[in-house]
Parts: sequence; structure tokens; C-alpha cells
Amino acid sequence: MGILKDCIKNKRPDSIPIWFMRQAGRYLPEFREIRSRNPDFIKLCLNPELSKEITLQPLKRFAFDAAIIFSDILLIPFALGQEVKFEKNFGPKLGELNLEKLNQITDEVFIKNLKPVHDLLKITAKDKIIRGKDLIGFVGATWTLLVYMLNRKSPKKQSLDINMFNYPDQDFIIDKIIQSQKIHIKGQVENGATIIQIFDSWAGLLEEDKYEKYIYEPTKKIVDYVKTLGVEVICFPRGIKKYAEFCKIINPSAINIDYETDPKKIAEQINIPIQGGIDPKSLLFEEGDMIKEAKKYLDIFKNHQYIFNLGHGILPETSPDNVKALVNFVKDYK
Ligand code: 1CP
Repeated sequence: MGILKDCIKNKRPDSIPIWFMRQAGRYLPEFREIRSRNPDFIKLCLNPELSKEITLQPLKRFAFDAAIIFSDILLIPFALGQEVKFEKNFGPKLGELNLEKLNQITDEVFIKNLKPVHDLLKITAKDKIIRGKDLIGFVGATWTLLVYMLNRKSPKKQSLDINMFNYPDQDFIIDKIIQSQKIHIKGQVENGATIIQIFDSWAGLLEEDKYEKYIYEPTKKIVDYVKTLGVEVICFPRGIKKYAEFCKIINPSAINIDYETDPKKIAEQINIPIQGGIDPKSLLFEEGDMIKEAKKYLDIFKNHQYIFNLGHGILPETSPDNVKALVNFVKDYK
């Protein structure tokens, strides 16, 4: 257990806790090297030894306070029997969702399909690099998983292809996703995750009148469930227009804010622990300008329980030297 947990529990760590979304990823040459030898992304995620190595890569270079497991939110649809492929320069491509097949996937089969991820946690939690640090497990939020499962590709830069809201048997699919999220979270916690982060990457696609059914209802169920397991839960409803309302209804252990949200307003409106915010593009600036932007967030959240992170995943073109400078600056900030 590490200082992220201390910060969330208001134990006031000596320095600001820090980790980055997508800290294990394409901006690191040592990741690209492993990836080039492993063209099948899902297979790589299901290889506990290699996934462990990737998970620990950023901790070997930088003074991060937590590791996030190298995995993907789309392993849930995969373990539910839907085909998931990743194509270069296109992103994820999912197969047709077959409801009969989905209905036949029992909890036992589902958990067996994700065993390599739980094994990855087990062997990673034991590594001495993790000692005194947090190990973060994660799932996609129900809405975001529904988007990928029905839309079958990224909804990036375009509206959704199909009418999500009138999809046949939608409630059955949603219930199946929630049940799967719970099983996968339990497997991660039992094998060493000290924190669970819930990524609702496409919350921003919803109109506000749809928040109740697609965000609040399912997320509340998942957050309450994680709390029964005795670990912290961080929510990231990216692009939601009502962070304060979200926090009031859901009450997660901490909230990650996106880079389009005004941090000053958040500091005024929200009193639970806050994570993230800085635009990942700031890490492409020259060092001095990047540090100025980071200092802005640190100053705004000076009187809050604050975990330094980004307002979305680190960009592949980020220089590891800038990451090093930023992490060191945050760790020295008083
Ligand atoms: O080499 C490659 O092309 C693979 C790129 C890659 C990586 C490094 C993908 C494909 N997934 C991952 C790992 C990953 N995904 C992690 C690892 C841990 C870490 O953070 O270091 C995590 C937490 C995720 C979570 C994830 N996957 C999200 C939620 C966070 C977010 O970015 O919004 C989403 C939406 C996905 C789907 C996904 N997987 C991969 C890509 C390129 C995408 C996004 C596709 C899209 O834009 O719709």
C-alpha cells in the first residue's frame, strides 16, 4: 500500500502522489520493442510475464508512486466471447455481438478467460519494485464498454454508428456487463490490486438526460461493490458536464478530471480527493512551459487531497526526458 492510498485517506503524504494514465505505453522505447515482437495485442495482454514487465517499465525509469497493470478495458468484451482485434492506425475492431453466445458465457468461463490478467496482478504485486507503492487495477465503465460492444469500433471524431438507445435487449447486455465488471474487479483485488480505477472514456458523448440510466445507475453499483472489497475506487467520467453532481451521487474515493474541465471551478465545487487534469499535450511543450502548466494545477489544488496525473492518457509522441523532469518537479513540490 502506498501514498496514493494515504492521500485518499487524508493521511497527508510527504509529497504529492503521482502516476500517469497510459504510463506503460508507446512513448517508451522499451515498450515499443516488446510490442514489435508481439503483434497480437490481446495475446500480449494475456501473457502475464510480458505484461508484468511492461507494467513495471515506467517504475524503473521514473519516481511514480503507483503501477497500473498493462491490460485493456476491451478484455471484458473479449472474455464475453466477442471478437476483439486491434488494427494499426485504426484502433479496436470488434466482431458482431451475438446475444445467444453472450447468454451462454457463464461466470466460470468468463473468469477463466481473464485468469492471465489476475495472474499478472499476482506476480506483479510480489515484485520488490511495488513495495510501498500502489498497484492499480481497472475496468471500463459500463457505458464505455457498451459503446465499444455495440458500436464495434472507436466512436472517436464521429457520432455513434448505430442507435445505441434502442438496441434490442439492451438491459440484458448492461446487466451482463455489470456482472462481468464485478467478477473482473474481484479477481484483480484478490490478486493484489490496492486501487481500482473506472474509465468512462466516452461519458462525454451522452446528453445530460441520459446520465441517470447510463452513467449514474451502473457506476453507483460498481463503486459500492468495490467499496465492499475494502479498496479505493477512482472514477474518470471523461467529458462529463457535471463532475460535482457525479461526485455527490456516486461518492467515489477520488475523481479524475479531464483536461477540458476548469480546475478552479472543480477546486471550489468538489471536496473529495481529486486526481489529474493537466492536458497531455502540455508534456509536448519545452520543459519550462510544461512545468509552468504543472505548477498551475499544483497551486490550484494546494489545499486539496490531490494526486498528480493527466487529463487523459499520455501521448505516444511524449519524450521520456520530459516525463522525468515533470515527475521530479512534482515530487519536489512543496
Ligand atoms: O501498441 C498499441 O497500439 C497498443 C496501444 C494500447 C495500449 C498501450 C492499447 C490499445 N491499450 C493499451 C493499454 C491500456 N489501455 C492501459 C494500460 C495501462 C496504462 O495506463 O499504462 C489502460 C489503462 C487502457 C485503458 C483503455 N483502453 C481505455 C480507457 C482509457 C482511455 O484511454 O480513455 C480505452 C478507451 C481503451 C481502448 C483502447 N485500447 C487501445 C486503444 C488504442 C484504445 C482506444 C481506442 C479509442 O480511441 O477508441
